[in-house]
Amino acid sequence: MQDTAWQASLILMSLVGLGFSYVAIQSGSRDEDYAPMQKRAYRLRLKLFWALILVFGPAMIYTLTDLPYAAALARSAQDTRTPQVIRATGHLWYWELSESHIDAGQPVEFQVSAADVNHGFGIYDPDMILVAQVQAMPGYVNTLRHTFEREGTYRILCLEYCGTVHHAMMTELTVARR
Ligand SMILES: [Cu+2]
Repeated sequence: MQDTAWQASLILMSLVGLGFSYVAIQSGSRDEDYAPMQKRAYRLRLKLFWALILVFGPAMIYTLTDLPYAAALARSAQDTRTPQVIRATGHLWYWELSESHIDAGQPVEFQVSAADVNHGFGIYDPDMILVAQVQAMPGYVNTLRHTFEREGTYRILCLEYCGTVHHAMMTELTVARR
């Protein structure tokens, strides 16, 4: 997944680079009047604007309705059992957990913070599906409650770009039944 993200970033960065190079090369020739060119550019900009709205607007609404948080929050709000507390701290570029073994079916409360810059605390299940996430912020503790029903190895990845080794900021949680 991280490799795919890296490759996609490389391709997109190359496209932007090509665009800039094209403009830089073209900027030498002055055989066209500025006013009609500006008019065409503004028309193109308007079309691109609406294309973005029409494509990404529905995509954003669709992906937001697919998020698991609301259901998970409602479940944990009803859970009156005392949770297992795990302190999690994000560092450049690793996670520090006070505990990495969790009992399946028991509520867990993560107390998430950061030692240096903002990080994103994202928990992925054994199929690499995001199950819960919260911001990891320096000087502030965010609590995240989750009950792991399924056994297996979960991964914690950083969801907030935090520098050159951000993609490798990963640790594991083991969920097992007692
Ligand atoms: Cu990061």
